[in-house]
Amino acid sequence: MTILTIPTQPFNDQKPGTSGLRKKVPVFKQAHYLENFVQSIFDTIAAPQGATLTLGGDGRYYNLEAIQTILKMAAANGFGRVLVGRCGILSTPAASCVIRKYQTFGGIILSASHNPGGPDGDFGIKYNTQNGGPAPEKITEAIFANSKKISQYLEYQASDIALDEIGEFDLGGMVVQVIDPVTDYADLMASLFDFNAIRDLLSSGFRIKFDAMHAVNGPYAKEILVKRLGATENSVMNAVPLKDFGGGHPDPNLTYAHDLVEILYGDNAPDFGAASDGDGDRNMILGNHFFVTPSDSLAVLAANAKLVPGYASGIAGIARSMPTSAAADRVAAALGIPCFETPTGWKFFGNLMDAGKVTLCGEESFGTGSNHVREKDGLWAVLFWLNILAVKKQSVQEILMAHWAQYGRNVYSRHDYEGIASDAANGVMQHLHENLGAFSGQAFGRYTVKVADDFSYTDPVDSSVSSGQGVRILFTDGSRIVFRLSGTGTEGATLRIYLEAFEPDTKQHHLDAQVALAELITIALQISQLKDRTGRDTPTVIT
Ligand code: G16
Repeated sequence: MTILTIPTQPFNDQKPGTSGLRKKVPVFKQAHYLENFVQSIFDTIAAPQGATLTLGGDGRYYNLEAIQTILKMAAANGFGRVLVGRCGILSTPAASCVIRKYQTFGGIILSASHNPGGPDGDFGIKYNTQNGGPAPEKITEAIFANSKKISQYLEYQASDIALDEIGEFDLGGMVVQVIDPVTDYADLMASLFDFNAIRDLLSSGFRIKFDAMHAVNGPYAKEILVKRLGATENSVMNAVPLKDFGGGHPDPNLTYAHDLVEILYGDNAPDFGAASDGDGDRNMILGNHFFVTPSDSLAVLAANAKLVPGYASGIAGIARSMPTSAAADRVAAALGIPCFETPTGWKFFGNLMDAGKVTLCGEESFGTGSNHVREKDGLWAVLFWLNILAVKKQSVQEILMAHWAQYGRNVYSRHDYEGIASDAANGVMQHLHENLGAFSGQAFGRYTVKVADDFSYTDPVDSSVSSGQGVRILFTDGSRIVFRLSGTGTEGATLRIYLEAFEPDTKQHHLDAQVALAELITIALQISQLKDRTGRDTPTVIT
């Protein structure tokens, strides 16, 4: 076989963000750009000769071209086998499932998640380790270090492999095994949830609408919800994956999943609505005229986990990212199990799950999951909710109202300021940092600052420290405001403001979060000087 050793120059911008390297497609299309990063992964992980790799992506623009390149590079770098989803497709949770089920050395996942796609849209690549989860920071840092000194990469010279048929193909002595992208994942879901109970619910007149947002989960939803669980064909909308997501923004929130939101808030609305994102790992849960915040969703799943076969024996613990509300903490306290607060990014949950310390994890950024894989999992969350609904025979809203009555309500909202100039966004964060000391003890309206700090996390398993994870203004009554810059954007900066207040009084639980949080919102704008520094005073997205 002919292995080409291709000389290259480092790029200086290949530092992975919250979840892998994300850039615009034209950036990835530059000569050697993708190859440099892939070779840096291979150099860093130093897989043994003949190792097996999992490979797939969310089908967005540039997915297939990248897969062909990575296959040729894997062959040249000594891999013995690559499991690749048919047509290069694997949702992120399905990729994690495949890595774990077939115990592959690791996996490469191609996705920019919820970011838009297309020729000028976003693309992304990340490496997942043997446990099926995103590589921890020490590996992503090593990949970045390698990318800054890379001088050559290896590529096997061959024509492209046909990836549209299941089967095994030879690529210079390496086996390319094209697998069905859906079956292993669907079987895993069937092993966790009571499919009979959900089937009965769906045949009883309970109506659902799942929005696949023209992204990767369309075929997964068709197989599981329609074929295996008997939902009507029209229960799944936007089910055909498109390379550019039909021009949409495949982010399942109230702004970007507006078609679904209109249906669930319209006349004759279904009983349950849900959406997932570009690569299928995020989820949004809706009831008839009702939105469930991701933080509340995690708390409800935890409180009701024993109703679901896969979790019937109880959960070991819960983990949530720092900006996620403390609703889950209250459930953990009631269950007598630990609750961990980690930095933003699913990679921080891996150690806790591997060590058996937690079973359920969740993030305010529409991510929920468990130790069944090592990624957050959109359809899993949908099935978990359907299983609970099938057992409790209450509406989504009734379940939430009862939950808040029992635990109190952590009223929560996130305000995103997208696409602001990086300098201005950094200026806001710097201003906050400089004033952390001064905020302590200060009163703002009815709120008094108890602690103001920059969140730092020491991993309880490997003692690694991650600092600079977001500015926290914690008030004496338990309310808080958190400021953080997004680590997943590709254009300018996105500033996120997370707002939370605890409301024990059931008479106030019906209030709209924006109304209940109005004073905190004003304080957040005041102390950050956001308007003066960015020229903005209205968020792009409110969730
Ligand atoms: C990624 C990570 C999530 C994280 C989110 C936050 O989500 O996988 O664990 O919560 O980013 O994003 P940001 O840094 O923009 O706030 P995804 O769905 O983009 O992979």
